[in-house]
Amino acid sequence: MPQRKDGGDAILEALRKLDVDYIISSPGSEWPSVWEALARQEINEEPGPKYINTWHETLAVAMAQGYTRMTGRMQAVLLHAGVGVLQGSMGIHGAFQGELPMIIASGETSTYGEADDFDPGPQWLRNLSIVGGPNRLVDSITKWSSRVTSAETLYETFSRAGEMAQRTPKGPTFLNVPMETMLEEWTPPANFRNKPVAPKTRPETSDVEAIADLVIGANSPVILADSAGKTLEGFQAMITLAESLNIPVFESEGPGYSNFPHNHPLHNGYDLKQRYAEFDVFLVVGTRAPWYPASNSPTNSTVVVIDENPIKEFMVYQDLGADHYLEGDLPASLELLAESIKSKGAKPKTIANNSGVWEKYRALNDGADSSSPIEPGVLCNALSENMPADAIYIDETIVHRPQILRRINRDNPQSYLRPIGGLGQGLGTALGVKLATPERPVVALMGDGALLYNPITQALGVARESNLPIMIVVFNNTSYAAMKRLHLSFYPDGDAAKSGIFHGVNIPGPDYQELVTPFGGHGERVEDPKRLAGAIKDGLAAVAEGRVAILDVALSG
Ligand SMILES: Cc1ncc(C[n+]2csc(CCOP(=O)(O)OP(=O)(O)O)c2C)c(N)n1
Ligand SMILES: [Mg+2]
Repeated sequence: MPQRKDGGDAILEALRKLDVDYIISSPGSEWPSVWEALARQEINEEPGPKYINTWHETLAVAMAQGYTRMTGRMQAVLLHAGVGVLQGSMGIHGAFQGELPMIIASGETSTYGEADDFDPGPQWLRNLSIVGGPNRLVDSITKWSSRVTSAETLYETFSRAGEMAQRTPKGPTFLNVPMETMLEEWTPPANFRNKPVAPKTRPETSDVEAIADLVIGANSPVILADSAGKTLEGFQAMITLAESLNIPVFESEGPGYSNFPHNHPLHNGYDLKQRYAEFDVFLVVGTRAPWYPASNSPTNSTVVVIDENPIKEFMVYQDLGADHYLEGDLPASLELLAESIKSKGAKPKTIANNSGVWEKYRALNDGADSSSPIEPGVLCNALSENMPADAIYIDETIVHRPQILRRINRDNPQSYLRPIGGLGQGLGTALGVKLATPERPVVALMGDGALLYNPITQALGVARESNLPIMIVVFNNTSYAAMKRLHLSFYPDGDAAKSGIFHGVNIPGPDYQELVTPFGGHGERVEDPKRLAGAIKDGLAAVAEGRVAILDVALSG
């Protein structure tokens, strides 16, 4: 007799109907019902989500983020009780801020050992449970969080949470489910349907036309972008819009994505702030905080904010300085604006000179090529020259980020990603990106301090188990350089500056290149700048063989 269907089947069926590819989990004792359903899926050779075991909650959430950033497709994350949610909460916060759809669940009990026929284990009575449920822990860092209270409502509650996560503004939704509910018999609905994808929204034609007239009438319009390259379509639409009138493009100082090809003559770099006075109409595309301080928008200008949902409810404070909004699906809005500009017969302006900005960015000080420890700019230039053009960089560095952005050439869409919200997500994001795009080389650029916030052992283990070879480059300045910088900016003549006694700065880290040894990976410490090109090539060769490579690069600062 076939086993009866229960709550585990309801959850798996909901994820299947939502077209989820992976259940990424850091497990706990509440999930046997889902594991049973997964075993049945495999035995019966049914299609459905694959299960990936990570060894740490930060890793589970960050992998789901990385996968979704590349594919746009929502994934599911199963955690354990309140403790697993707390461990994963930094990544959940990152997904919330990154507006990445994700369905997250954890379990609880409703009987605490008092039922005759079910024993969840005494740990739930003694220490695991959270008053009001684990959903309370993520209330302010998810779009929506709730609990499921019956087998009858389990399937549709999961389905709805998944659909909600994919609606604007996209973001993580959370459910906690009592084990008793998962063990209950479940009768599938008579009218099963696949869940349709979330429809896209578009701005009004009259709004598009008005903005097109404004841009055509401007003397010198400019585009500023931060997350326009979140999708392939967004990256392409940026090119279409910029070329429609030869509008110069700048990326924000800390973009989350690659937004425009570096080699395009209209890419003017990252330093718009110094050049505000040159422009009269600012098209602010997918940029949540274009000015700093927020009220410091350019004077004597018109600001047009183009975004799916520009006013971010997860931000505590915001001032976009907008004169006009164009709201709707971002790629569609950019394309509609470009079409309208073209249909009005406007002729592209002559291409403004980008003043050789890239040559200036990539220049090196005399003698830098041969100085040891290695200058960060030399490492960035070496990566630019030796990495394949289709490489994807995951950037979890701090003081080195400006050089990474300016020196490492990136012409392809989806070639740069920056995790948001806290250090420790870089390796998981890189693994999720590799899971989504196994054919492209994936490189995690990690500050030494940032790397140490990551679950390193667990990431290397999952990379081996799930065949996700990535390259990790450690920007090793043996310090939290950012901390020292801020300390000195507050106390330039303080006692620490005078004495050289700094706290919260030094990192006497391990030999990072050795960390990969137990996992059969490839590691090298690089101190001589002349060795950089060879080390990068050897690392890439190891990755091509399916091994993780760690390059620990000794930097001057
Ligand atoms: C989870 C978390 N803890 C602490 C911080 C605070 N923090 C911001 S920058 C930074 C320094 C990171 O060191 P490293 O990666 O070596 O970069 P560097 O300062 O040397 O450029 C720290 C600790 C943070 N952002 N996230
Ligand atoms: Mg450092």
